[in-house]
Amino acid sequence: MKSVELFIFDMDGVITESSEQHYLAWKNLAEEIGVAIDRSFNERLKGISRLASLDRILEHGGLEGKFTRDEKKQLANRKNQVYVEMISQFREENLFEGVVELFKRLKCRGIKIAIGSASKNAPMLVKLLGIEPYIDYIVNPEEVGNGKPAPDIFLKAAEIMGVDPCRCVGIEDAEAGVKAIKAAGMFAVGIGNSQVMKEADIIFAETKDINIDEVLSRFCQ
Ligand code: B16
Ligand code: MG
Repeated sequence: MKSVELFIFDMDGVITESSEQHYLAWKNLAEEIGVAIDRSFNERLKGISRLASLDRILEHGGLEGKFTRDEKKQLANRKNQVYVEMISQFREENLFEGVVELFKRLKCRGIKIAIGSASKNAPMLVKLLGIEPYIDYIVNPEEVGNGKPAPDIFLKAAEIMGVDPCRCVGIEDAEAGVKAIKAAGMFAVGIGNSQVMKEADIIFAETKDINIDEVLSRFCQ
C-alpha cells in the first residue's frame, strides 16, 4: 500500500494568519502610488510571490509599465519592511489552533514536515511561532524557478527531503497553492471555503479540523 512520507505545509492561512499584515502593508504602499485596494482584492494576492503581487496591484491601478524593474524592487522592499515590522510581534499565540498537536501526531507516525510557503519571511515566522523543532525543511522561494501556481516550491521540498512526490501531501488555503500541489503530482488538502478549494482532494474548514486518519485513508484510495 502507498504510504505518506512527507507533509508540506503552506504558511500564511494554514499555520498562521499573516494575510492581514500582508494586506495592510500592501495597502499602505498602494496608497503611496495612488492605487486603492480592498480586502476582496487582497484575496487575489494569497499565495502569490511579492513581485507578482506588486504586478497585480499595478495592473489593478492601471500602472503597468510605469515603473522600471529596479523601482519595482524598491517598492516591494518598502512593503516588506512594513510587513516585517508588523509580524515581528508574532508569538506562539499567533499559531492557528491545533497546529502543534498536528505536528506531534505526524512526528509520531514518522512523517516528515516541510514548509512550502511563497514567503521569503517563512524562516523568521517559524522561529517566532516556536515551531522550529518540528520542521525538517523550509523551502526558500528564491531557490526555485517559478512561484505558485507552478509546482516548483512543492517539488523542491520533496526533492530535498528525498521523497517521491506521489508520497507527499500538500496543505494549502489559496487557489494558486492547490493548483501548485496538484501540478506537483501530490495529494492536496485544502483549508477553507469549498468553492475556492474545489481542486483539492479533501477539504477542511480550518487547520484544527484536519483529521490525519481521514487524509491517509483518502490518500490510499
Ligand atoms: P513575502 P504563503 C504568501 O504566503 C502570502 O500568501 C502572499 O500574500 C505573499 O505575497 C507571499 O507569501 C510572499 O511573501 O513577501 O513575505 O515573501 O501563503 O505561500 O505561505
Ligand atoms: Mg497561504
